[in-house]
Amino acid sequence: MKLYSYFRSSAAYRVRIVLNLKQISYTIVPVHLVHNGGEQHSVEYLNVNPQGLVPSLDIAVPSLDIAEPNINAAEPESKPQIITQSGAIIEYLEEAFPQPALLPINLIQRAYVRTLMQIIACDMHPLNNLRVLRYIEDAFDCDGSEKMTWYHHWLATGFAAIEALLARKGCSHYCYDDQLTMADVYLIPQVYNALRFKLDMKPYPLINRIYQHCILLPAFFDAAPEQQPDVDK
Ligand SMILES: N[C@@H](CCC(=O)N[C@@H](CS)C(=O)NCC(=O)O)C(=O)O
Repeated sequence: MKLYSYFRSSAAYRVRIVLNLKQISYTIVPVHLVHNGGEQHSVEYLNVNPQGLVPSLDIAVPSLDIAEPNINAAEPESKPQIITQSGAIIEYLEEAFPQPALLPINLIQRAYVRTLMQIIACDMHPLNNLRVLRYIEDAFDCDGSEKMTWYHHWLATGFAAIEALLARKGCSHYCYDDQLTMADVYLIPQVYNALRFKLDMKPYPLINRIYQHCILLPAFFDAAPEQQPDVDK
């Protein structure tokens, strides 16, 4: 598999964690979101993902073209098969590679894990994405500190809700019970970003405990921005 990724992208970080947890081998295709005017806007990359966002996963399935079989090929040819949107990629990986399971068995508990994921994926991350920050900067002529106020506001709002849900249900070193789930996969990259942009994390002790535990696990450690081949030196 090929993962189109940027070392600092938290959406790509989620997918890297899942690939590592499921021990799926993959190569990184770096897409630098800043250099060259943003490589996500290049024609080549827009052919991969017309949204111009990372991550994209090429699962390169063997060709099933029966009409024109390549009789000389020792192995079936692989055709690019691109999946975009980290949520769709992660759900695909969960269904195609069920072990280790990243959702609880119980349906209500699955919904709980998805609630935590979606607070991050729908109500936090999109408001603080690079293109959104650039847009508010240009359209409303706001300066760096106003942009940071916006950034911190949406992170704090989301983390407060997650902390309250974790406190209400109870949690250990993971968001759900003692099982590592997709909720942890989404939470850790979002906390990483918050720390990078110096959000005060003291109000969220349960989130901090989960973060400190998970970042030391090999699948999370290896997925971290600093460990990526495209990290800015
Ligand atoms: N909902 C998308 C979000 C993807 C996304 O926003 N990726 C960011 C990096 S974390 C990006 O590519 N930004 C490029 C830009 O804003 O121009 C997903 O989960 O895959």
